[in-house]
Amino acid sequence: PAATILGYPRIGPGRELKRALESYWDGRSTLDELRRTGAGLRERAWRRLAGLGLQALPSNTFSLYDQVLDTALLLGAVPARYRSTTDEDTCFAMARGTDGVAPLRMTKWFDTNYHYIVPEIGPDTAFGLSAAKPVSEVRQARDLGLETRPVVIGPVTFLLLAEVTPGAPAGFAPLDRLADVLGVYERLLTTLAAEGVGWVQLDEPALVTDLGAAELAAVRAAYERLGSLADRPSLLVASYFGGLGEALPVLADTPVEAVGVDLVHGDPAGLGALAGKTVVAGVVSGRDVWRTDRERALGALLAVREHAGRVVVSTSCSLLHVPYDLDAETGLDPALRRRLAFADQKVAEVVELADLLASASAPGSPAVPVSAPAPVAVPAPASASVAVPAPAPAPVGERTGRSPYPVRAAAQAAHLRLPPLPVTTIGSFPQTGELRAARAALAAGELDEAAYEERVRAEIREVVALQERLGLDVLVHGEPERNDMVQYFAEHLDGFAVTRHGWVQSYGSRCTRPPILHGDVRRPEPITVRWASYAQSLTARPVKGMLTGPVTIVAWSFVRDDLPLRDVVCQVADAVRAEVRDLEAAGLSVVQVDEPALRELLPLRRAGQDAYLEWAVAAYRWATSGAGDRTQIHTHLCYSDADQILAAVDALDADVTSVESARSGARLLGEPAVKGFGRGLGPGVYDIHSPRVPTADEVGELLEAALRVLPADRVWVNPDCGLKTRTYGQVEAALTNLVEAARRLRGAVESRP
Ligand code: THG
Ligand code: ZN
Repeated sequence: PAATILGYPRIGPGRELKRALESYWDGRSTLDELRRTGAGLRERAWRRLAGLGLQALPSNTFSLYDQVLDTALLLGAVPARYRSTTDEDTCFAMARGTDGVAPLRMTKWFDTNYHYIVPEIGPDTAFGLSAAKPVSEVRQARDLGLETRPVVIGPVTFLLLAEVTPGAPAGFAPLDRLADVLGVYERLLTTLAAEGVGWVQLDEPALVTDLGAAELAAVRAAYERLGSLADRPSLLVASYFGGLGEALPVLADTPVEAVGVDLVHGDPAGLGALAGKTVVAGVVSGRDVWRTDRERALGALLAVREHAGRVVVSTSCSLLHVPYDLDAETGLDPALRRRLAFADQKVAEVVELADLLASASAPGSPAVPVSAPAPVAVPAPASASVAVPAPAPAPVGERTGRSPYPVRAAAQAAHLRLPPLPVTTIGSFPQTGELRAARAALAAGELDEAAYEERVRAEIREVVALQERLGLDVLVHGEPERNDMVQYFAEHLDGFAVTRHGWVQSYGSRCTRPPILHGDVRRPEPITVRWASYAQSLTARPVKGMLTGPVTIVAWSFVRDDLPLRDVVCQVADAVRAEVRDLEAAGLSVVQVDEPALRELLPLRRAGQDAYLEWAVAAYRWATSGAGDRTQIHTHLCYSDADQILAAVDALDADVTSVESARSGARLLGEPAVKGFGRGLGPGVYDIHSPRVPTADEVGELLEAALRVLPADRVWVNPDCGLKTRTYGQVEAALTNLVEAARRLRGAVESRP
């Protein structure tokens, strides 16, 4: 077969899997029902792909939670504390924890907005094969008359993504267990061969990152050994999210039959090394929503055919990262629609390109009939000069316009008159079902604009009153008007389109609808000012305006590919800057601009990272530096890797930064970067990801630890993330304890010399 895809979405076109999972977790349905939903979604996916003309179908790309977690289960890398009676319950225990047992850590999947569960590997991890899942998927498809290619995370990527079991001897690395893991992969391949499986796909996205000698040696060892196995299926090693670089010649030297290369985000240099192999050429992007430029793709395919033994047309990565079907999206502007392709449209493109390639003249012959069968060229989006008369000023190198931090800090202290250890929150308060229902009613036309507005205002009144009663120092309006911190802004900015059904899995049962940034971004009018200023009108205490930063808005959207990313981020930064200034003009003296995705767009290879950080930081500073010295700029970073980027965070020049650290507070506060942090810092002292309410004593201990490394006038007291997913009961109890802990320490702090 000449066409395939590396993977397909699994949450269900109507988020059937999400609902089935949450219903099972809540005890509202049985495991059998959940299994039936999974089987139904797999059947639908295979029939759909076959119906679109795809011949080489992947299997085992379905997952109840995450494919890395599935691989840990497949290899027996299951810490004893999670073992349960069924594979599914073991899987959920690892992903979500159980009573008294914290889950495994979750983190970003390379530079995407998907999150995987981090396997834990130690010297004693007892590897062993549990092949039931891939085997049963092969059989299920076969019962439908379809042969499939099981997909599994490859050994090198699996071990490179794993974390060391706590307590392992110093110097141990998961890669030390390569030989043991390879034994299990060998048994897997033997088992699948016995099932009559012809091909297996081993995903190795880690091969597109900078690899050292030890990692390259691991690649060589792994595929020499698996390739030399007798009686095995043919092997496709799939790389994606960039070019293979130095791993390419290594892989080319091993006896694997096929190599998957990303020709959208990587360049075709060096593919000559793959002469004897099948190249699975990823020319259709698996992670954006744009139609493929047929001429360019065919050109790349013909170039690859010059070198490779055989060419298979494919996607650049799994289609997990895009919505299912553009046909479900009936509300989009037709001009935009013509530029778009979701998963099913991309499958059709892959099939079409394979046909074009087959009918293109044989290798070596000069004539290339590209234009004849190629479909209508996709119109280029409006250029900057059309939509925005004055192009966005490039923020890079721009002076910030604000005084140095010490000058601002003094101005803010005089203006805000806050007590030491001020208590605040990250922005969102619990989103009640009632509020979500009101938003749905508004969208359905069952609730008018005025009634909805009053619903939101009533919520703001309650949230402000609650914070006053609990004794917080810097209040928030609670964000009752927002569905999502990116989608909400996209809905109010020109240049974006939002979808109704374009759900993409973020982790487990959680999804987002990434907005489509298709044109020049402009803010037609203020977005958050009326909510924030209404909240400020209700209280004498300072209210903090809440915005999402330019990098995060772009990182969590599908972005036009006809402008450098940097320029797109600059346009968004301009819009955020205008909003900051309007909030300030409306009387808000504190504004928080969150940039939780700052790290997400960091190039995977070291080479591009410094340049990226420079412009990303500059964009943030441009967005925030329109404010005067008296206005206090806050920012917030999610995820426990904050310690790794604290230096970059310092460069953001925000007056106060809150970071997620409640789960690993001691670790964060032990970081040298914290001691040298030259701004206000609010280490999260309440882990909002857990239903547990911390006591005032626990909070006090974390604060005392902070006071040992930071000057007292720079320490803030706050939860470690937004409160959206908690209940009001939990939030009230926890914030009471935060205020209590802060008050106990204030006396000591004030009497210090
Ligand atoms: N928004 C967006 N992306 C994100 C986050 C976000 N990525 C990283 C981080 N936060 C973690 N991801 C999520 C994604 C979705 C949800 C929670 C954390 C979530 N989604 C609702 C669901 O699936 O039921 C739907 C929300 C909606 O109605 O839009 O809870 O905050 N863009
Ligand atoms: Zn957060």
